[in-house]
Amino acid sequence: MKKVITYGTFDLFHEGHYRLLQRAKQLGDYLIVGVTTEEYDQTRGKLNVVDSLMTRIENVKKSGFVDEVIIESAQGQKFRDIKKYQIDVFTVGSDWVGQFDYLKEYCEVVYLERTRDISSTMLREQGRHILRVGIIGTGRIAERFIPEAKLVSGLNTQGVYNPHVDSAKRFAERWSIDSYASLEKFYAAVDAVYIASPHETHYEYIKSALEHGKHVICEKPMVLQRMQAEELFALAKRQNRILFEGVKTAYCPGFNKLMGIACSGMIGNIRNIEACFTKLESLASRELTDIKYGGSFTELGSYVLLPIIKLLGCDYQQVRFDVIRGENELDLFTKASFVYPNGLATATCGLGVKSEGRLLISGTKGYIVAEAPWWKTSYFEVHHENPSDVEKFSDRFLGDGLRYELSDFLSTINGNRESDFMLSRGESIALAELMERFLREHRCMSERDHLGN
Ligand code: C2G
Repeated sequence: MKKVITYGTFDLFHEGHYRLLQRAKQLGDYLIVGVTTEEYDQTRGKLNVVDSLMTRIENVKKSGFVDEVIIESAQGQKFRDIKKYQIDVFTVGSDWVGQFDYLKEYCEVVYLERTRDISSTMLREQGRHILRVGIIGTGRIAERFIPEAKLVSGLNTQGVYNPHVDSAKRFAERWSIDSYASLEKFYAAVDAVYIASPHETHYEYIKSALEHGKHVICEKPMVLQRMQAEELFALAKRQNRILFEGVKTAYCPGFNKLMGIACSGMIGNIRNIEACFTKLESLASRELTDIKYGGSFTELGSYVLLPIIKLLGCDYQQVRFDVIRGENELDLFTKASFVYPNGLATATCGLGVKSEGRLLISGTKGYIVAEAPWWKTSYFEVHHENPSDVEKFSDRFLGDGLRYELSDFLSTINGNRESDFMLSRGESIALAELMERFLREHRCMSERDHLGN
């Protein structure tokens, strides 16, 4: 008897799961399915699981293809099960291709083509829905999206659009998703859009996606003008759609814990914030050659401005930008200095200068310090006057961190969010205004210097 095993969460049971189990059974005579426990999903960073373990086991059994169900509760359980149950074939969907090759020394490993189109027929009967997400853009950031989206239950990555059709086709083949020759066809196939195209194209794509009734999560900086941000949020409201700016730090658990403690009064009133993030890039990189929209501030400014805007707000009395420019006038290192009615702040970022990446929040009773990579917050300390009085906090930051913003995006769309967005409309608008001010001043400065006056 040829024994087959596969594993999964099988949350919101849908065609993809059904077809996987159907084909898995055809690989042998006896099919065992390992259904993940809530704890294991927590450990591996699978978010937004809706159904209980019992419901998910029931749905797997109801498919009719399964001879035995076990539970998957720990990392590394797979190879033990393969020996324990004397498995001949391990199988899983092609979105995992390569991830389980290590099992080849124990049994045959088969990756079955994942189901691309999760139409909502089966789900509608169950009153469930899977959010079909399309990606605009095929660059480095878009590459990170799919492995992260796979770990947010309730999302299905439907396809990709890029005006350069060949890029879209290559990306789609690599990730077993669809590609679309036109935006119209793309919008027809999705419920929501993730925009990971160059900064300057964001505004038009957000506008057209919202006008087509799609929810939108857009990479930072969302837009580079205050008025555009206000216009797009107003359009989203009129369309009854969700518009998110994807600054991943804002959505990660550790950063939200840090913000909560900063606001809790534990360090008294906040009087000074220093945020620094530098990442050396080659002078030939897109970030340092795109004369119009490149430079450190458009690339990293959203991160270092975030804690300042969240904790001190948007009503600064003045802001100045001090800039070290490269030969092509782009900012290699930028310091934005703020004066507030009751506080000071500096946001420092650089692509051509390396500095200590740190977030320091100073208060009237103590201070909070988070070392690099604080923008993927997993550890920070609260210090008081007594040097031995230090409180330490940590939280997990898994993978590339996009899963947190996607999970919050999905929860907000499904209407089960209690509080305001983790990055509010007002904060996104303030970020856009600061980008606008910087580009206006910085471009004028460089033109003025260029003209030598
Ligand atoms: N699947 C599919 N098509 C989809 C969605 C999922 O073929 N559109 C497959 C997955 O590749 C997987 C199975 O259905 O083989 C279950 O998917 P999930 O419940 O999302 O489980 P997953 O998180 O992929 O975990 O240890 C668990 C395994 O790593 C699989």
